[in-house]
Amino acid sequence: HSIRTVPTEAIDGQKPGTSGLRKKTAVFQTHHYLENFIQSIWNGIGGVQGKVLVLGGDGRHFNTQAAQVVLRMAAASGAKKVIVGERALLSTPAASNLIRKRGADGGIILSASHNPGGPEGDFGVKFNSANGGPASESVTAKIYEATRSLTEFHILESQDVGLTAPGTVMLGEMQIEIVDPVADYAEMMAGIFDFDAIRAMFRGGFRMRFDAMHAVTGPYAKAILEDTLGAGPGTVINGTPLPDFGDGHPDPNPIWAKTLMDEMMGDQAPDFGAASDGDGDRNMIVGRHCYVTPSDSLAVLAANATLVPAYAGGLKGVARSMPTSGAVDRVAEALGIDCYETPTGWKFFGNLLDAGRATLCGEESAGTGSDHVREKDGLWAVLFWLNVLARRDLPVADLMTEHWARYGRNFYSRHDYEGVDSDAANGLMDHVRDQLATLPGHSFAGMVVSRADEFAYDDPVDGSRSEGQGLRISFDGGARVVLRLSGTGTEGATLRVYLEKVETDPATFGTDAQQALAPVIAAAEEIAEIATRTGRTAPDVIT
Ligand code: VG1
Ligand code: CO
Repeated sequence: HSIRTVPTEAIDGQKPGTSGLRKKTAVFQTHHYLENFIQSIWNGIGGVQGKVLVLGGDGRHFNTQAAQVVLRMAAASGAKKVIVGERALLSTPAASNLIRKRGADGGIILSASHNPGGPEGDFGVKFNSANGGPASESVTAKIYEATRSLTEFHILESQDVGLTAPGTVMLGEMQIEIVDPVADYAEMMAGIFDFDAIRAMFRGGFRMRFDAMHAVTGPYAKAILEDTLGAGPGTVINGTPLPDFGDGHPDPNPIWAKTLMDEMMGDQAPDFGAASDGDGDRNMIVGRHCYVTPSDSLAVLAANATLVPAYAGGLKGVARSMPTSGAVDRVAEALGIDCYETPTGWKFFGNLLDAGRATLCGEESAGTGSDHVREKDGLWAVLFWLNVLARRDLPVADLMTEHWARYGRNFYSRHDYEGVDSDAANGLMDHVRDQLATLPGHSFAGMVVSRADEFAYDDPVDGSRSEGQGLRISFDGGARVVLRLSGTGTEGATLRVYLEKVETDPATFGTDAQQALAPVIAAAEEIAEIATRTGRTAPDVIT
């Protein structure tokens, strides 16, 4: 094998967003685009000479071709070994686990997560560090710097490596170990949860549906839920990973997982429903006739954590992203543990988990996780719920009612405006930013603003500061509006409006969320002029 050094030119816009670099698949397939970015990762982390890496992806279109390029480029730059999932598949949490378990120096995950795939869809590349978590802000900045000054990349000349069966092969001087993508992950889950209790619950007639959305979790869910825990055959639907996710949008929320939602709200609804996203790090939880918001899910898991063997000793602390509702805060208060508020994106939880300050973390976008890995973990959250339900022996709806009765209910919704003209979106954010100092004391839709600012995060572990992390406006009585622009989209701008209102009167708990939030929605419109500035009269997606 000979190593080719290929002259190239820096490509604009290779700046990783909330979670890696995401672009249209066709963009990733243009001349040198992928190669430039991979070389920039190597350069940004100080090279891969002698290093061990993990590699896998969510199976979307271009996954296998891209994996071959990464392998050839790792070999060309002197990597010692790459541990790769069979067929280049690994869910994001499974990759995180492998990096940690094998003491690897880092890993590459080929995924655009919840974004649609296929030739017309999106592709993405994430780099995770030796702790198994997404590259920190400083590492990401170095990688971006490297993309801007790149002049050449190195790649081995070779045929494609066969990745269809476990085993070990050499690529030049580099070893490639092909592993079953599910085995280590399944073993870890068995070590965390009370599998006997869950098994007994299924034996007792408990029925569930898991929608893998034709994305990466299908094989994981089948192996764990059906084969190991005895959930009935057919529990897992859309369980075969497809390059275009069966033309679907692998984002587990009531809009994109509508088939599952319809079943869960119908007469024949099973006891429990769940779904995961493209790369397996998100989760949607829905009981019979009862949708659980991700913010509530985090709070319920925190409140019931000691029912899970791995957390029986209690939680060290909890953390949530800033736009996530404050439901978990009150659980933390009751438990007497710390609650951290971080910017959006899992990379901000890494230090807290590494330092042993937080055990559970979560985001309103259907991400929940713990210190078992350094990523959010979809199937883990589902198993956590099953473990809690097995021990509590209550329908999901009753568990929620009980939870709200004790802690109050944070009505919550996110309104997304997608593909908005970038100038209009930035103009809207500037317009709100300009008002922040003067908003307090003013009243909107009958609510008085108590506080308004732009969120900045000071990491308590490494002292780093991250600014510009979202505009937040709080009202007397605990209502809140947060506005930020998405960092994962690939077309125009996506405006996210996060809406929250706290109620403690049980008589209100049955209210529809949009109805309960009506004044908050009206206040957001009044302050941000969303309709006139975006030209939209309604959000594209309401979750
Ligand atoms: C979104 C979510 C954020 C999540 C990120 C990656 O980011 O809001 O909470 O961490 O996606 O999730 P943004 O910048 O578009 O709001 V995943 O499962 O797509 O890697
Ligand atoms: Co994801």
